[in-house]
Amino acid sequence: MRSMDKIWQIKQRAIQANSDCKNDEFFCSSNRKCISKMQLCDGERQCPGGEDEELDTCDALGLCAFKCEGYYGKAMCVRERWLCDDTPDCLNKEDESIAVCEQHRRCVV
Ligand SMILES: [Ca+2]
Ligand SMILES: [Ca+2]
Repeated sequence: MRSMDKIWQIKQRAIQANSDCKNDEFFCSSNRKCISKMQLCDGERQCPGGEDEELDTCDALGLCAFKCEGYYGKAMCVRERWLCDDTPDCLNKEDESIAVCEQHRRCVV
């Protein structure tokens, strides 16, 4: 595990300890509410500030198969199953590009 991930997890744990969130919940700091961890990095913003879709968060959880410029004007995390699914998730459709898909398939096969 990279040290950044560790720091993030410790930070999350500290936040969680100070909130009423359960172990399987994520704390949205923007509205101080808990959401299910299942809703982390699912492409939908449950936290008003979008913390549940932040690159750092998703990356620390190991959910990023690919990173690119997203629709919210910042870097986004593309999940494995969103790569080459014929639906552009990146602003510049990078996740559906031939180069990326070829590399992706080589990894999967
Ligand atoms: Ca979400
Ligand atoms: Ca896609």
